[in-house]
This record gives sequence, structure tokens and C-alpha cells, in this order.
Amino acid sequence: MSNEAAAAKTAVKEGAPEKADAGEPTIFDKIIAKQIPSDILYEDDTALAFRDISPQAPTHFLVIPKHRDGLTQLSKSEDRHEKVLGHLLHVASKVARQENLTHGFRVTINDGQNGCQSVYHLHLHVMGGRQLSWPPG
Ligand code: TR5
Repeated sequence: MSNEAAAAKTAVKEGAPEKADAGEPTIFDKIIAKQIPSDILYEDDTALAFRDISPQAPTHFLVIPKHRDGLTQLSKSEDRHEKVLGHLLHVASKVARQENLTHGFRVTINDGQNGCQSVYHLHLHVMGGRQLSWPPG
């Protein structure tokens, strides 16, 4: 693991959030550009899926748009984002199948401060591999 990735992991463990949505590049841009290593599960021209560095379930991966195009968070969606939003959900489903999440899984999008969002580049969490409880905290 590179020093930068190790530092990023430490920051996650300590719960250090990135700045609230300032429209600035995030750590995910470096993952997309392969400047930081990640465990990539799926990639196409539009989307990238990779394992979460701090998994909350036996299987926990993120699905992100490769071109953020203003989608720092779900609540910033515009009509032009409709296609990419649908594509991200389909990628989540395809990768869940690839990961053998045959008994079900959860897709979560944390939005903003109350949603506990820490990285302001839209991402879907896909978690599975154990019985999840409801409601979440
Ligand atoms: O809290 P929200 O919903 O914004 O989720 C951000 C997610 O990004 C968390 O689940 C983190 O564990 C995850 N994350 C953060 C970093 C990171 C990552 N997943 C994979 N690789 C990562 N690197 C290299 N660096 C991070 N800072």
C-alpha cells in the first residue's frame, strides 16, 4: 500500500471527513486516475466499482461515476444526470451478481451532513454477505 493510501486509510479510521461539498476534487478522483491503488471490481467508460477501504459487511463496494459532472451528492442531481444515475444502479446490480450476493444486499447513498456523507463525489455503497438489520442508525 502506498504512503498516500495508508494515510487515507488512517484518516478514514479516525473518521476525518473531507470538507463539506466544496466542489473540489476528492480522493475518488485519484482512485479513478489510478494514482492510488484500489481493488477494482468493474470499470467502464462511465462507472467504476471498487471495494470500500473500511468494509461494513463481508462484501462492501462503492460504485461511482467516473465523470462527477456536478454530482458531488445525490441531492445535486439535475435532469442531465438521469442516465448516469440509472447506469450506476445497474452496475451495482451486475457487480453484486459477480460477487455472488445471491441472498440479497443493500444499496445506500449517504447524502450531506445528516446522511453522514464524507466524500463529496457521488457514490453508491453496496453491502452484503451477512444478514443486515433495519433500520440503520
Ligand atoms: O461516508 P460516505 O458515504 O461519504 O462514504 C465514503 C466511503 O469511502 C467510506 O465508506 C470510506 O470507507 C470509503 N473510502 C474512503 C477512502 C477510500 C474508500 N474506499 C476505498 N479506498 C479509499 N481510499 C484509498 N481512500 C479513502 N480516503
